Amino acid sequence: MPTDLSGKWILETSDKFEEYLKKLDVDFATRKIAISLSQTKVVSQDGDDFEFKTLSTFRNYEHSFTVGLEFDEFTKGLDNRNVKSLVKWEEDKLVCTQRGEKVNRGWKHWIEGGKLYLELTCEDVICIQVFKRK
Ligand code: YOG
Repeated sequence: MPTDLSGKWILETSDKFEEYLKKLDVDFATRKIAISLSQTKVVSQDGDDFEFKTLSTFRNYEHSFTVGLEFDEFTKGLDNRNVKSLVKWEEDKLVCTQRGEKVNRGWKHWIEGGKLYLELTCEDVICIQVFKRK
């Protein structure tokens, strides 16, 4: 049985999020808002089909994908870039590579101790967010 990430999760801790935003060239004012936000992650998982929603009072970001199928992603309302994204399972981690202007860009999700972990990477910066069940 693959890991089940589905559910509603609320952001508990965020490490190096602002550094990650800087790497994405997010401006100062937007960064200050972004780092102060409460984020809710809503994950729906049906086999290899996923829907991710990242919700906040400022902006929302949502998209769907299938594991193993590359898709075009536009990071609308985030850094507004076009990337080619591919999500795979690596053991119990759901791993996304986002090929585009920024090197070494992507994210990883996994569950540990009942919490949802998210590692966001851009170039040499790794941001780690931990979510608890809502
Ligand atoms: O999620 O790729 O879970 O889609 C946002 C980081 C911040 C405003 C969270 C709004 C991007 C602007 C990760 C916050 C930061 C900041 C709520 C989104 C860029 C600009 C939307 C993400 C994946 C993995 C699934």
